[in-house]
Amino acid sequence: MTIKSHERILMTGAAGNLGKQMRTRLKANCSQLRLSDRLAFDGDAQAGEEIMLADLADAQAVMRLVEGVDAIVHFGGVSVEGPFNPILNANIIGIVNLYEAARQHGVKRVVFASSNHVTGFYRQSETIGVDSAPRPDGFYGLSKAFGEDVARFYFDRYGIETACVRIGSSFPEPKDRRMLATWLSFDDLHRLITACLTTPVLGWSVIYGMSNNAVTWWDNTGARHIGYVPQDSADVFRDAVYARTTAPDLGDPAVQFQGGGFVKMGPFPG
Ligand code: 15L
Repeated sequence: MTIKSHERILMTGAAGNLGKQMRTRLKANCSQLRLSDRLAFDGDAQAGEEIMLADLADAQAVMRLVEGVDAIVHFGGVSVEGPFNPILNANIIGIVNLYEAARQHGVKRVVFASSNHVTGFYRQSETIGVDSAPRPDGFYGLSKAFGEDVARFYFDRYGIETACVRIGSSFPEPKDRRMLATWLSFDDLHRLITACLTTPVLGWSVIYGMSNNAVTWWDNTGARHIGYVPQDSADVFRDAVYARTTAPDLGDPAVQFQGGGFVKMGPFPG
């Protein structure tokens, strides 16, 4: 059973792929869910919802957005590798705007959708922990590493607690062999967010967002205090994924490194 731990939760990036999935689920966590994105939503606010559009790069708009909420689930921003300027605006300027608004409005807890691409340049033959040094695999991964540092600063200085959730691959099912390791079901993502919102003491924490997959490169032992227990597993899709994909080329960087195809995207000249 999901615990209704907050009065009003803000979810940014609510019109995106994961935002749409979490929209219905997160209503169980609060009395009022404030949904935000940069662009218009399909359809109106439903019962228990309110919609506020805001560009994360606009500090004043973000300040208005955060007023009156008691927790933030931050999915907003650019969610794939690409040219630097959009990432700079949405992910780098945007996260500073968000935490500054959280500080000024007294918000005490944030769940930050970080990414496995913060550590994408570790090899698929390595297992890393939540305290392994970042090795970002592009501008996107760099921006998420920066976001994690901003969150840490706002915890150390102002006591705002954050879970930096390094999401693996959250899709209806694993699309390829890499995702047999990185897959996170939508229901497990909701379980993870709920754990981050409800654990008594969160502090500043990093946790990898993955389901209970047999093959894994990430060890969440250092995040046991969050109390996340995944219920789903990529393993039920294993045979089907092997049947429709060819054997990996071990010379391909996308196969060598945990970040997969992201490690060889670009360059994106400014
Ligand atoms: C991410 O961070 C992306 O947002 C998502 O689209 C996937 O590509 C995922 O990483 C992944 O690594 O599979």
